[in-house]
Amino acid sequence: MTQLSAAPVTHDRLLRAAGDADEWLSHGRDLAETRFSPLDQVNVDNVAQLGLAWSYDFPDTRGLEGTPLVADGVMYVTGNWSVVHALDAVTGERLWVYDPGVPRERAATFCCGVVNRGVALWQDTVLLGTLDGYLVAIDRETGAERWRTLTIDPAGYYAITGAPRVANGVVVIGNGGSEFGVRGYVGGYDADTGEQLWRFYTVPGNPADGFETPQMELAAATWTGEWWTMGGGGTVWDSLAYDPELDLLYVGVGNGGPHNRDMRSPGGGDNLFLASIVALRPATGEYVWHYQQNPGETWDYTATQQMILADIPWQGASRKVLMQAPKNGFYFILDRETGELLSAEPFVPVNWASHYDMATGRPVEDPAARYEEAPFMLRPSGLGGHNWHPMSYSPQTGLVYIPALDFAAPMEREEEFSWFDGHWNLGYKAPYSPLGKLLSQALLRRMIDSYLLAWDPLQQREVWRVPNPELGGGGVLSTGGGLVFQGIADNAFKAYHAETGEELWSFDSQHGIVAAPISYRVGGRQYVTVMAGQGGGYSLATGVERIPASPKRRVLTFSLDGSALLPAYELPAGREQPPAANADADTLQRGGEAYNRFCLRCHGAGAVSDGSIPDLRKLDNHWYEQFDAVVLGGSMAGLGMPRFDDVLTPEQAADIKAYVLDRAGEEWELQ
Ligand code: PQQ
Repeated sequence: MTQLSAAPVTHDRLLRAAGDADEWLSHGRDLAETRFSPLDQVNVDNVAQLGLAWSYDFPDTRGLEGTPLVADGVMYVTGNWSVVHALDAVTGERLWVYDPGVPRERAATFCCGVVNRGVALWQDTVLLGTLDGYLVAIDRETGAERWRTLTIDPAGYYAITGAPRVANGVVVIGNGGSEFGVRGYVGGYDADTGEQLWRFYTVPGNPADGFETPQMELAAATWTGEWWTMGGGGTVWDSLAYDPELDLLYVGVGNGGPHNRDMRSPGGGDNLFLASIVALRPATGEYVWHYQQNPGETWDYTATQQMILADIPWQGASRKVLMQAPKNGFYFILDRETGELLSAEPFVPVNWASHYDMATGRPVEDPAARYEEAPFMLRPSGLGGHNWHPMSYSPQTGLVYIPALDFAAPMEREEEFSWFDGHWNLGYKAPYSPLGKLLSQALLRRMIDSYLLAWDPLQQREVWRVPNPELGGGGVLSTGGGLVFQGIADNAFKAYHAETGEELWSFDSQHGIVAAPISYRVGGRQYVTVMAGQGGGYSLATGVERIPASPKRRVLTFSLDGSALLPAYELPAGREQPPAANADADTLQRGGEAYNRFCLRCHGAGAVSDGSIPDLRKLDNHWYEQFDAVVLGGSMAGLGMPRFDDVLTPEQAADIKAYVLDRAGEEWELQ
């Protein structure tokens, strides 16, 4: 074991992180969240010799979204169910595993898979947000729990998937769950004890209960109806950034809940602070400024995408800016001292607005995009022109590398909106398609354009792009070696020339990648690490059929002349013929629509799994016999498939079964 003596991760050490090339101490590597590693041992001239140094197998099979941290020769990674693994960064040897014990039966109330995006380091502890809402401090040396604080109301349907950040001794964490009936907020906690120091709500509660802050009173004037009965959304589920010099904490706020504004705020209104970036004082949670990207948000657009803090020349002077490429497709540059909008230009094709009015800071929308009178083909879709997959800013090239997605999806208002507490509440229909697999897969592939985009933020223009096959690219790393690393859905990890986009290296990762790579150096040797594990809400939402992959989810670590090999894997043998569906078109449509409402977000659009969850079209036949026991009776609750008899009647379950069997029969015939 090569563990070096662990030095405390202090405020000063985090301040110095940008210049300390060896380590990856916090989520975005430096406090500016650039995800740029200055290391250049691996570079454009020798990256072809990059090889696998070691790999580490996870026991579970769900999506891996985490950014590993590396300090003092130890790597801290998160797997499924918020489990933390500490590994020797040189050999991959496991040092300890910490399982916070998230109740598996709660899986149905986690919107987007049992994923986690990473931990924070503070002094001699690892700080973790768990799916069931705890903030936990773990001893870095032993993996023993030091303290835990419940950050959510356990009766609410909150879940933490994001990574905490530490701002001068205050650990900050938000949560997700906007479609399930929650009221968003972000909290600050004492990083040494876990004691809650402050909470900043992002949407107002019931005015009759009084307002927690003057900002909530201000925000309430922008809402109508009885939004608080549905929570309102505005969850802070991923992006946070801290500027120690300005002493500001930036918070990325999510979409409305339900998504369709008409259902939660029927008289209209901007609905502050949905889809906004809010600047707070990290010690107290005191409000400083906000900028709302989507007033009256109604499309699942979020400002929760990564925020990069940079000092760039702007109209002749150096300006402290915050940059974000959120779901709505515009690349935003804000003055991060004042929140002033400096620029908003589309980085992917956009049709819901023509541009931003720079005088008011508001988008100039196409009124039809609000799908109030008729359905609208929204571009980018609610999956976003860019989702949570981290981008990277290289100060060497001045470019930002964005995992971009050009995908339009139909928005059709749900006339008879029904609210189900703790379930997926959108207010529009997830489209049911009676098309067969071959046609729908062919259409999907034509409709989705996913690419790695090199974007010049000063000129607000594209410099190069590399198309990715089907749905998408994972997170991005840029390095001092002039390289950009990205994993893709088609089982490959790649390195590109940062200036031209030329592909210089590719590795068969045996499994799709959504997570972001990191780089670090121990004993004078540079390593590059990424986790391979397709999954998460984004990956399941389109229903694109994946190419075959290894069932193993892994940490993969590379170095020059690394010569480790991944073991060969076998694909599952052929299956028995599934029972016939014997259902008419109406039953299939009812089943498909109920599936879309209750099953899609975990089992995949069109019942097509991305491999992170059993593919319902390919089950052993005894599971079809057990359908009611599983779906209504909860016989698999312990493994994360909860019971649905609170929302589904036996007749609806039978319709869903018919729909699934229909898809299974088609799959069997096509195999
Ligand atoms: N999570 C993913 C993923 O892990 O792939 C993708 C998304 C989330 C989204 O596109 C979301 O809109 C989203 N929204 C919330 C929310 O509104 O609370 C939470 C999450 C999450 O926690 O992962 C996602």
